[in-house]
Formats: sequence, C-alpha cells, structure tokens
Amino acid sequence: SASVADEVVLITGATAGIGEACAYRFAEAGARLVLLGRRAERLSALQESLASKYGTQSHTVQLDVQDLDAVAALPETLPASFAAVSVLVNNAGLALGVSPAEANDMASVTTMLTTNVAAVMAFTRAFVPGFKQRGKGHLINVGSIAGHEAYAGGSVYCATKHAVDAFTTAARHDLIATPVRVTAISPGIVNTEFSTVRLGSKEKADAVYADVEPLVAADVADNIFYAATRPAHVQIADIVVLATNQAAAKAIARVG
Ligand code: NDP
Ligand code: 8X3
Repeated sequence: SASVADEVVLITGATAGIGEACAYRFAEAGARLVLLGRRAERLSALQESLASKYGTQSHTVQLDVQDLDAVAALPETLPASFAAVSVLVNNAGLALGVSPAEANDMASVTTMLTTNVAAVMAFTRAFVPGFKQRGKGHLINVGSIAGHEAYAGGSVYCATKHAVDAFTTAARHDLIATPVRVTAISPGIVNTEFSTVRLGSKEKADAVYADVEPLVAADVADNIFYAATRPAHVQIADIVVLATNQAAAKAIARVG
C-alpha cells in the first residue's frame, strides 16, 4: 500500500461523525490535516486531541461550505506548509427532514443541494487543478447508498447523493489521462449525528439505530483510508458499505 505520511489531507465536515473519524485515521498514519467545519470549538478541540495523540500538524478553517466564494478562495489562503493538498475528502453533508416530494421545504432543499452538491463541485474546482499541476492527487467524495437508490421521504437527499455519484463518475472521465484518482464512498446506515440533524432530536435519531448494529464512523473512515492508501495505479471507484443486517437503505433487520 501507499503511505499518506506527511501528505496533506483536507477533510470537510471534520467536526463530527465520518469526517472526524477520518481525521483520526489519517492522523494515525502520519498525515498533515486541513480540517474544516462550522463549529470552531470542535475544530480546536480536534486539533489539540490529534496533536497530543499523534503529534499531528493540522490547520483548521471555520467555514460554511455553502459559501462557495470562500471555498474558491481557500487554496490561496492556506499556509504554505498546507498548500499542497493531495487528498481531498468531500465529506460535509446532511439530510434535513423526511418530507414527501410534494411537501419539501424549499429552504431545506437549497441547504441540501448547496451543501451536498454545489460545495463538492466547488471544492473540486478549487483543489483538483493543483492535483493536476503537481501530478498527484485523490478526490474522495462521500456519497451514500442514497446515491444508488431512492426511498420515500428522501426525495431531495437521494437526489443530492445521486448527483454526487454522477459528478464523481464524470470527474473520473475528465481526469482519465492524469494521475489523479477519483473515488466515491457510499455507506448505508452509520451511527453519527446524521439522524439527529435529519430528524431534529436525539430521541428520534435513537430509533433509527435501535435493535440493529449500524456502521460506526470509524468503519467508513477505514474505507476512505483504504482507498487513499492503494498503490498509485489502483483507483477505487466506489465502495458501497452496509451494516451486516442491512440489504438496502430501508431494508434493515431489527434483530437486536
Ligand atoms: P454528521 O452530522 O455526524 O457530520 C456532518 C459533518 O458535516 C459535520 O462535521 C458538520 O460540521 C459538517 N457540515 C454539515 N454542513 C456543513 C456546512 N454547511 N459547512 C461545513 N460543514 C458542514 O454526519 P455524518 O458524519 O454521518 O455525515 C458525513 C457524510 O456522510 C455526509 O455527506 C452524509 O450525507 C454522508 N453519509 C452519512 C450516512 C449516515 O448514515 N450517517 C450514510 C451515508 C452517507 P459543522 O456542523 O460543524 O459544520
Ligand atoms: C445516509 C444513509 O440510507 O439514510 O446517507 O439515506 S440513508
């Protein structure tokens, strides 16, 4: 496998869940990290924790990824020692609610489309030219099983993750003659803050994860790390990863 030691790995949505688990996984392997999210206290706490645990050098950026101009400006504003990003993990994302298609709240529609789709496009636009210039780089987009199937109550979220899937595949075509690799990671049920954000309360979220052993964020970070550490000639296209008692987004056996 290829080492990510001393590589600069940029992770969006590093303040919780899968992004935070990626920070620990890449830090353990000696990477230097650019960590992004809106919650500044969590970024500082993560930075300190990684430094004390692994001696990690990291740079934090408090950013709402919906600010597409700030995303475009980001490469210019990184300190020199963090400028040569070679792995971009587009992880920040969310679902808001389970409205049926005919009742979607349009503010939530815009938030999901901008965060899950436009921001992924903006980060790609911001960092992949550098990958091409330096002849090295890996674009990793966190999709979902919701990018491979659609379900009731998921009209907008599933549409965003289908868009991530299409964008990722098209990017792979665009970059076919370069050393740049393009990967999608498509998890099923993962116990993170995702369902609290989607459903609006921890109590409702707990029901999603009840009587089944879901994936945990570290499982998905492990998949992302796997893709990032293959030899340079190996391009993982998509990892669809489900809980053992899951066969599709809404096919989950509550076996205890
Ligand atoms: P969490 O809610 O635990 O984490 C989401 C992360 O995204 C947080 O760090 C949050 O940071 C960040 N984020 C959200 N909106 C913004 C924004 N506007 N600007 C910057 N950062 C933002 O959820 P997960 O870890 O589960 O989600 C990570 C990714 O995995 C998402 O793309 C999600 O769609 C995907 N996914 C999740 C699955 C699951 O079952 N949990 C399954 C399949 C895919 P902050 O709030 O500090 O900004
Ligand atoms: C999150 C997984 O199945 O709730 O992307 O859409 S699902």
